[in-house]
Amino acid sequence: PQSLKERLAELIPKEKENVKAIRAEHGAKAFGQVTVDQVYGGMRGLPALIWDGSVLDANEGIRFRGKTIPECQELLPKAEGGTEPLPEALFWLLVTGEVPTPEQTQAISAEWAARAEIPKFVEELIDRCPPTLHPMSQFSLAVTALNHDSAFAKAYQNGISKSEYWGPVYEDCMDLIAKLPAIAGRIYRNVYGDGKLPAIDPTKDYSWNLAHLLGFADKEAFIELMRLYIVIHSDHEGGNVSAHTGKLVGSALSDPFLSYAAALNGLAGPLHGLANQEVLLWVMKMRAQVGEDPSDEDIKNYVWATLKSGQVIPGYGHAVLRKTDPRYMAQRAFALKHLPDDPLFKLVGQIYNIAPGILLEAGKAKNPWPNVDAHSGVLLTYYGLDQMQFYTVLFGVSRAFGVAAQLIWDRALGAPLERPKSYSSEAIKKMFANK
Ligand code: NMX
Ligand code: MLT
Repeated sequence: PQSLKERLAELIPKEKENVKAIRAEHGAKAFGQVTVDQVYGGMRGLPALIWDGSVLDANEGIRFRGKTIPECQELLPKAEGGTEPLPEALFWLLVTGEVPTPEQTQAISAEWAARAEIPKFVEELIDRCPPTLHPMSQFSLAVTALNHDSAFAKAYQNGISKSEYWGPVYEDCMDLIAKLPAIAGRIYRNVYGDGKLPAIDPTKDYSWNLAHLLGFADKEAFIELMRLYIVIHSDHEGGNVSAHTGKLVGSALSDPFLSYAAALNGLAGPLHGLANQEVLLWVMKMRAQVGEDPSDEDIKNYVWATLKSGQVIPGYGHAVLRKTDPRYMAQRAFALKHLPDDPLFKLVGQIYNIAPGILLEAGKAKNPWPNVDAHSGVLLTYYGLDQMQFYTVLFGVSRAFGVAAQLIWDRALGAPLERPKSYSSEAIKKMFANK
């Protein structure tokens, strides 16, 4: 069967024609008005980016190349004996818009395993980090350092023509994704274990190897969780902080390692990816205060106390979504299948029944429903991965899939440097004086 790179080489000329035709027909058309409130308000709803891997609907949630999460679970190839989709297949889908064959999926597993090793100096860099340095900072540092061997940075220095950019960017993106488990595993073992790592098994899939490096490959359900986890966290259209950052930095022709390290620094913020850490911290603090088996009233009081102290309810709300996140529902379905009687899962479910009503009553949040981060920690904790400061690293392994797919297309289609216009408040006052 054809390789992903060969398939891409066929698709790129067609997509260039497609974009040319779209621009010829619709290029001068307007989406609508831009309001001053949007400029002050974090650009909510402002159409500003092309992102082909996925599109987010406020009520339905994410679709990867037009496919919902349940559709991906049904259609994408799985591991032998597994029921969750393989992230390798999702990557093929994100890049090409097509569902790969099991053979094409397996070829990506083998290719990533072959590319998985990280340079010795990056290992040493991670080993020298104090265990008190947040795992996300260590992660970003290591990914930045991978730029030492960037094929794109080297090709650029050697004067590569613009029409050829996508080739070395593709190579860097494959290396990036392939090397993330070795980085994540090393950080985990250094901070929480004895620093010793097993070798990658080239016959196994990406999630198996990730679980193995973390020390959980003896639990089949944990490997399945990793497959589902990576798929659902991979992409969330282009405007979220990590995806947008990766695209923005890539537009300066910074290589994929530099671009993705920047994305990781955005993911490390508590309103974005770090929320998965914050959720578990918050739930644990709640449990310490109200006990193992709290009443609904106890939970209500705790949620109100959080709000009244000026903090957010982590894992709830969303900049775009206006319903329960289907990624939350996918994780809930996983929990109902694998850990229905787990007390922490029950507590998370109880919070789900109570928190939205309170957020509605408080009247500020536009979306009172849970997002992806409200559920991931309880699943990881169940299998023994209870070091919550590490959680966002797993989100970071996953988000590379969506960012990498777009970086390849941006360079293939010759996407320009991003450079929107900014205004000062004084300029806005002058612009609209007497209007
Ligand atoms: N708890 C308390 N207040 C909230 C919450 C929440 N969960 N969500 C929104 N609000 C507040 C928000 O802070 C804002 O207050 P103010 O007017 O004082 O600035 C007001 O409601 C309106 O905000 P929205 O327009 O509803 O939300 P926005 O689009 O600005 O922000 C989030 C979206 C996700 C940043 C926000 O909902 C939030 O802070 N949630 C908690 C953190 C979280 O779960 N983040 C993870 C998102 C998913 N991810 O992985 O990235
Ligand atoms: C994400 O997955 O990136 C988050 O849900 C945040 C977002 O979409 O803005």
